[in-house]
Amino acid sequence: MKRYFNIILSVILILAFASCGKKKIPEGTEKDLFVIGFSQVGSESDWRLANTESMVQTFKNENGYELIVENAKQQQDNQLSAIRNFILEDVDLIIIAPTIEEGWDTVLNEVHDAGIPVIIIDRSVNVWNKDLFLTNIGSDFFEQGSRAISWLEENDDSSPGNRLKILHLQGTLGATAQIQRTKALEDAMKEHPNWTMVSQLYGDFTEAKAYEVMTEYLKKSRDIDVIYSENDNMTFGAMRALDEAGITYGEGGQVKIITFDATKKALQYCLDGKINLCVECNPMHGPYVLDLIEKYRAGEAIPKQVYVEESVFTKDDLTQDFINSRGY
Ligand code: GYE
Repeated sequence: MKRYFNIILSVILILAFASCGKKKIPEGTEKDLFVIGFSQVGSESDWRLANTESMVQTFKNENGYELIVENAKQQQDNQLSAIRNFILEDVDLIIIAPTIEEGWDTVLNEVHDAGIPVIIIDRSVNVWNKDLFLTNIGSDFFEQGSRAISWLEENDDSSPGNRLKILHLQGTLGATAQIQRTKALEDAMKEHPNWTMVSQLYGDFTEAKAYEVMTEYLKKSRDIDVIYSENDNMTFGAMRALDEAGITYGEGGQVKIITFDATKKALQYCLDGKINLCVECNPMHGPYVLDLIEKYRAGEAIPKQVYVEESVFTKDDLTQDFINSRGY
């Protein structure tokens, strides 16, 4: 009796393990799912949530994909362990949205040795061997910064002999979005002797951090003409701090606000005259990544760098209908 019991138990265990395999067969098809491990930066901003959603909506089971999303909570170490787990799980492809640019050589070599292809999205990685990833899809962050600078050049209304006082809110240090947006501003500072940087504050791309640093800053000084904020959520935090300090901003206000991302909420503030310029950063990467993966799987060549389409918005470019129809 015990022998029969053991045999039945073994069969149950084998069936249980077999059903835990990574490749589930979608109902009604005989085809295996293509399994993708996606190491996402975190959920620090509205942009990030829209980016994750775009990936989830694109890589669905009914399209032949299984997407495993790992949220790194803005910690590179979390990404490294998620990626090593993806290797153990033997996924078909790994997508990484890297927190920062440095520190990827070792883990990407491990992925390479395991024979798993890698796609980098959003920000970039700085590795010696560029063959460690297939392609990098994201924004041209320096171009975004340059667009902001062009607008500021055209809207610099500081009177002759007076300086234009710029406060810079920075995102996660070492992230491509921070490095390049900062570079565009710092380069421009050198070319405009009448522009002065009153402070660079670290906001880590989050509303809470930006609110905190701005509140502290405004206790010491209120003399600001422009806020150059490297993402919408930091902008929202800064706006709250300005409100509490009784400082006006936006159209006709003391402080001009430039923000990056152009998510729905920021566009609404722009239409309402509270934000002067929204520099768009397109988070809808899903369709771009899908296209490249399909090409790769079909054995076609794919470009090493792909930039998504984006533009800039002032109040004059916006209508309520346009904002309502936006996906993010
Ligand atoms: O601007 C910010 C997010 O890397 C483009 O990260 C992304 C940036 C985006 O947290 O909102």
